[in-house]
Amino acid sequence: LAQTARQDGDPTPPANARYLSQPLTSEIFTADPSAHVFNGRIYIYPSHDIESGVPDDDLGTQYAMRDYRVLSMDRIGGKVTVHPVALDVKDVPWASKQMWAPDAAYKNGTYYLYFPARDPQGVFRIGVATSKSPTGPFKAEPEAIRGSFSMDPQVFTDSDGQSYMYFGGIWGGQLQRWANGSYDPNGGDTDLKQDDKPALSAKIARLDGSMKQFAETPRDVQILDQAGKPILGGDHARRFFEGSWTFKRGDTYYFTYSTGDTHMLAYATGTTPYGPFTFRGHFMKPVQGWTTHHSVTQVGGKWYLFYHDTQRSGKNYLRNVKVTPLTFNADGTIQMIDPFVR
Ligand code: FUB
Repeated sequence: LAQTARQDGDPTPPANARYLSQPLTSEIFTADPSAHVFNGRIYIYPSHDIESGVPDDDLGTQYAMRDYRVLSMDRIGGKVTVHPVALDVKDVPWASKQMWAPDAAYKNGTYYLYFPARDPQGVFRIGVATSKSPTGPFKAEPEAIRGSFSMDPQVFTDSDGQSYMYFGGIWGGQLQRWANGSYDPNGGDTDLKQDDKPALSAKIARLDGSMKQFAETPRDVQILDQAGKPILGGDHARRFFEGSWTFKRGDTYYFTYSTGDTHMLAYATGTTPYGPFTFRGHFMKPVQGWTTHHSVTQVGGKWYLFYHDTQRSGKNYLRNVKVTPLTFNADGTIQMIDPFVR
């Protein structure tokens, strides 16, 4: 880093910084990075991609991950440590397969790992596991979180200490099968197929004090256009697909997400964790590979985007996580990141 850090006070690392937009590790394949700073160290909670031999389909059956490994580093650009298995599907009593995108949180001496997996009936649920160490091993609760469904959990803790889980995803994430409040196995493999109706929404639920259960019935995370109208199901460039990640900057809540089949990262802003959120734009163009899923985290006072692509393998299901700076304009909008411009 000494060779690449700027001395002029510019918070943006130089364009030739070797760690920027490069795979953070070549030891294992990783995706969906949820990054946190705990006790001054950076911890990344990714999916752990494996070669499963399962053919690709629109439900993401090829993403047949079985466990989680945590990555950590003492600073952006520092040496990345790949920690041992933090949680294995065989140790989760309610889960059968597909350990997809996780997140983590810390409260009162305990680290919480939140993760989606399919139950024995093939329905995605969200579980929680705990540890005294940020890298695990984590012990799973015997049952999934009551009232949880779909995937891609993110736990956001507001400045007042209250934590909320954002979750959900369409297509393989099954949100379209919950459109009427309970699981409908005939609810389709993609979306509602009602392009002129409001799109399916991510969900939000406040967590109770135990951090292990919802304190309320999940609500819709509404995304509105500039005219205050809901984004429609047919608007694939702007509608929510998966990968919720909310952060707060000043008094503004940024709800960020993946547009899935149009392969972009998008954001919308609001004044409460519940929204509604007004669509503001995209902030990352399509990367190599089908999926895009990220986190936005402040490290040492600077904002970073953690994301993945398929640079190392060229295969959609063998991904590698990366990090790059995230830059805000004076009006709070986010500058577009082009993954192919270094
Ligand atoms: O990694 C499996 C799934 O692919 C994630 O849950 C989605 O967000 C997508 O990245």
